[in-house]
Amino acid sequence: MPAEAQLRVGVIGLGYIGLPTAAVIARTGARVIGVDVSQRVVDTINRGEIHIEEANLDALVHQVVSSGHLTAARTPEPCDVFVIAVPTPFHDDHRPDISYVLAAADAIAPVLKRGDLVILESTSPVGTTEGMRDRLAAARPDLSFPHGWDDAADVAIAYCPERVLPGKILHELVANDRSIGGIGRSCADRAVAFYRHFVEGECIVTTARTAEMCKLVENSFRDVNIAFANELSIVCDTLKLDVWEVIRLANRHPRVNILQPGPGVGGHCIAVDPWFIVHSDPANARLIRTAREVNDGKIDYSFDRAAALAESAPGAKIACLGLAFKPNIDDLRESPALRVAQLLAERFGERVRLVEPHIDTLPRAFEGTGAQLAPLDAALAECDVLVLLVDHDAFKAVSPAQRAGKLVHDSRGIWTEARAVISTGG
Ligand code: SAJ
Repeated sequence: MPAEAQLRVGVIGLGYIGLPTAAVIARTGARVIGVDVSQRVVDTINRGEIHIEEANLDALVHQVVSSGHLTAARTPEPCDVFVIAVPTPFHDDHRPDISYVLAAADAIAPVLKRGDLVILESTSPVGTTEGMRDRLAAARPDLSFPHGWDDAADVAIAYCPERVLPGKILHELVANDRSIGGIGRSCADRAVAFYRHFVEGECIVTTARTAEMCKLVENSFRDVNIAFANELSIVCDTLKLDVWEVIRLANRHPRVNILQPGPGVGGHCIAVDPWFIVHSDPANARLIRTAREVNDGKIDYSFDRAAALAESAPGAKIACLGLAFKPNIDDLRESPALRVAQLLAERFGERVRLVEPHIDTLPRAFEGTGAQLAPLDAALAECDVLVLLVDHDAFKAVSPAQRAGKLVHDSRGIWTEARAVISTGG
């Protein structure tokens, strides 16, 4: 690999992971060529601007574009390292769709050369990295590719999943440990040397297939645990118990740590990745599938509860507080809050006010429903039914006086009044 200052890195896919990754690598002094199929994205980045929301990313992209370390293009150029960070969605029947990974392989194949390292970062079903290798090998019969752990080859291939939390991406890209999965040992070693340029966390070497599974397992673990909390919340409703108080008390046990219920699970990771495991072994992945179904079912349950409240107050205006998939971000992808609000807008139309402090235009899903985007204060003044869907800080600040006399469905438990805590501690 050339000296650090001359390292050329191609990042394929400039979305929520690819763009921050490209910017962080560029900050180390490497020459980064970011590649995206969208001309709009390429033009935005080349102006030193960003097309996504992520804390502090705008300043960093501006800095590395201005210094000439990051440029964006529609097609790849020759590089030493390629990092593929394209989407891996699923089809309607939950089958994984790895077509973007294969398209990325097709795009880099013509510019690959001996000594290059190709890293897949996209969340992928087990075996996808080998599939990518086969695609590259078919396009470039003049180069050798690794097949076994002890293979040396012209091109090194590795799978290194990101595990960053939206909203904290720039910090976690650097601080988190990484699983570095090589098809061969030398591939993993090459990938570790690469990540060492910008990762301060530990880099742990394994096989590509194990690293693929680890990524899916991490998000499935969280999904299953959130499903436990969501199921508990429904059972507690049946028993007329406050689920948040139950969880708070149960979590006093030294080995219990129950997560928080909500109106469902959103985002582009946790609601998607478990399906990749289910698809690999449908007969045995029963708990993982059920967790997905419990979490998706919570959307309809939350809608039914909110709708019942709205129906008990004919004509009253209804404030849906929050559309994002989690607190304090603007990301609406796979958002359960958005879905509940959409169902309410379809049922109650002009009665509905949508409050989302992190966006300024409503998504198309609400077109023609009559529901309107409203500032928080106006919605609180106007609406007698409050449906709390996202635990944004702005909503936590709503006082009991502002909620007094209103019908409230609080799907996140931020407004439940804690009972007095009796301390017996010394
Ligand atoms: N949620 C709950 N209750 C909880 C925690 C979360 O209902 O107690 C909901 C959130 O409201 C949201 C969804 O789960 O709708 C997902 O949010 P999240 O904060 O748990 O996770 P993401 O999707 O933002 O990011 C996850 C992270 N994975 C894990 O924590 C195991 C992140 O580290 C991964 O990098 C990311 O997925 C990814 O890209 O795969």
